Amino acid sequence: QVSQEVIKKLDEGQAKLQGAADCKSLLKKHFTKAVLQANKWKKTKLGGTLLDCVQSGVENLDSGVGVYAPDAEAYTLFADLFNPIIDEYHNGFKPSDKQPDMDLGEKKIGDLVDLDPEGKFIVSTRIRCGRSLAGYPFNPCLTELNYKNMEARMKTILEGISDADLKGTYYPLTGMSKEVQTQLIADHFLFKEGDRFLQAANANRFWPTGRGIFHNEEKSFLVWVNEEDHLRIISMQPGGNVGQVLERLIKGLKLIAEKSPFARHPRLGWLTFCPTNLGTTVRASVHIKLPKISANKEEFEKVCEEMKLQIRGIHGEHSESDAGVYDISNKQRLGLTEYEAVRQMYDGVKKLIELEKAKA
Ligand code: ADP
Ligand code: CIR
Repeated sequence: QVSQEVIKKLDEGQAKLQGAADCKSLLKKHFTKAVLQANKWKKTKLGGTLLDCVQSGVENLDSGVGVYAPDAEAYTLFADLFNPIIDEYHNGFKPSDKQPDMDLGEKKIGDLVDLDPEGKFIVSTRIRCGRSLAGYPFNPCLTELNYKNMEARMKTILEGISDADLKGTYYPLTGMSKEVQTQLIADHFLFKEGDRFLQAANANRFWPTGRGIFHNEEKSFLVWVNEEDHLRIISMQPGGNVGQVLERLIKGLKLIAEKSPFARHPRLGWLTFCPTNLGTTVRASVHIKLPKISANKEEFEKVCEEMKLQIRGIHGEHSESDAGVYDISNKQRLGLTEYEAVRQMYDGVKKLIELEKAKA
């Protein structure tokens, strides 16, 4: 039974959103009165309500999207809300569409030659993917014991990696000094703390318990444990050699997947907490200097949108650009293969560099 308190918050939240003139989130657009009425009394088996899905976007009116799924079932139980948001975010992924089988493009890595061999534009390249451990819900439904068990299991698996390039150490957030943590964040290796979008989604409970980072010596292969998703598997390095970055990610992902079953949905692919990450979960990005073509912001945004690229600031989502360096990545993650997601970034960035060079 959904409590009166939750119903009241839902009614008020829906009205607040619809009355917020400046709010441009996908939640606002699709959280209609009809969706509210048809879904406010529903609960997932684990107790997730519509409020769990919408509360981040209700609290943060500057959200781009505004929704999270408390557990896997929420994507189907609250499909009235999630489906139109998924459709709009992922370039027209319909309820009848299905995520293709995984294809990381092992055989096509040779096609991904260095995007910037002279090192003039690209500061660094990163590809990440997310994974959920089968059998566990997402953050809002995890217990403190779940966090501890998941972390212990991942520490064993990650520190068991013996590959010479990838082997490394797991560093729990619990007990990490503020200096080390701050430096890792500033250097783009570690997730930030107290993200207000995650906070409002009830995703930061028991922090820092169960959260941490694994990385190899070079910090080119990293795994985040229990931040937004159970796992974020990351490959990154200076420069524009996308092929090398992808090759390392594939190697690491395979080693982890051998030891750990991940949650996959027949239609939505790899499951994640945020619907923007479903499917491939792949975000391939470069940090890139494009002073000329980014001078006209409106024009720059238009060009990127046309190429299905997303622009972020230098310290990740919701941050600003610094010294004209932008984070450019594929936006769509669902309804295409992993290789195609990387390729969207690759082809788009190649074109951006050509445009930058052509501009006198
Ligand atoms: P996510 O990639 O998980 O969606 P963010 O956008 O918050 O999350 O980025 C996480 C971190 O990764 C941030 O510190 C960001 O600066 C860093 N990052 C993203 N892309 C690159 C890149 N190409 N090179 C270096 N750091 C990057
Ligand atoms: C927002 O809605 O802005 C946050 N909840 C983050 C959504 C993820 N954004 C994205 O574009 N991948």
